[in-house]
Amino acid sequence: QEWRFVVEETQGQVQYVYAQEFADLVSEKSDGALTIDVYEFGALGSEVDQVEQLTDGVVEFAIISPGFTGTLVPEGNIFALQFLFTDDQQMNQDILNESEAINEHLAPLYEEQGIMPLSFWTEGAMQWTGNSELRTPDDFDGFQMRTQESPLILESYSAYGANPTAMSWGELYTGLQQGAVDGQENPIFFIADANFNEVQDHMTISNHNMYVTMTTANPDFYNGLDDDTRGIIDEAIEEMRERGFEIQEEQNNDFLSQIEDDDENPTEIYELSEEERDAFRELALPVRDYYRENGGDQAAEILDMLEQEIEDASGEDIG
Ligand code: 6CS
Repeated sequence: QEWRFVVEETQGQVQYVYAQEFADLVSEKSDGALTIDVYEFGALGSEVDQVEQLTDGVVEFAIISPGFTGTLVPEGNIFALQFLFTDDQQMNQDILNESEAINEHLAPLYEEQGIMPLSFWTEGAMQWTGNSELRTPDDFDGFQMRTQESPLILESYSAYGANPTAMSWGELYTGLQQGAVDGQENPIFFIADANFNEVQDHMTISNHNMYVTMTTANPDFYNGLDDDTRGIIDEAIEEMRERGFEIQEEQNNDFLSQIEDDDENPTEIYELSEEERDAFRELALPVRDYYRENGGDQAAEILDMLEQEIEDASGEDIG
């Protein structure tokens, strides 16, 4: 058997390393009978093209970020809500692993659209970069913010007064360089590895949200597998939960110094205080109501349930 696995990142980046290790595990467990070829970002098109390749069965596996499926599965916009999850990434990953809201209620909505989530996982906390300082909501006034496709990500930045524009990350370096957009959000490893710091003067440690992605399979393919083969896939997915967390944690830790030490392209790094984060949190809260109303039939129920799960896990009132 030879299957295809497409990811949204390039060689060496978190999703690619994850997919390669997943492929190795599946090969080992099947004594070499099952082979998975990993396709890096750009090999088969844009992130949105890749969603279609999975639903069409052109590829068997894909890593798909909910940020690119917001119109297909409106309830999946939930991950665009800023300041919803905790600041503890390990706790967030545990919530993703165990959440009934996500795994029992949201996942089937993806499956109906031809995307079968096998696991939801974090690629780390996201930070802002800009060609100007981003410390208060006023700094976002009229700011041209690049985002992924999902309507709620755009809505979240509109709430800060920004002018968000959706764009593939394949065009983002040039977009920042030529001033088509002023800034963007991503985990530190990605900012550094995609060299966005070369074309940005400021980075704000905002931890305003975590980057969530999904390991997915084409449902017809997955459901058509015999029990033994499906068992191998499921085992490999389970083993990759912890590994995926380690891969992103390591890269996010290691790459900060690459940005700090790049003397040719200096970046001013500023960490928001809790008070400064509160000013954004306050503007982000009403976006949850927007999600409840516009995030599809099950949005309100899924968000209520997830909020409760986050409060139970963290022991904190999250609004
Ligand atoms: O900003 C983006 O669109 C990209 N960021 C990450 C961390 N992974 C892939 C995604 O397309």
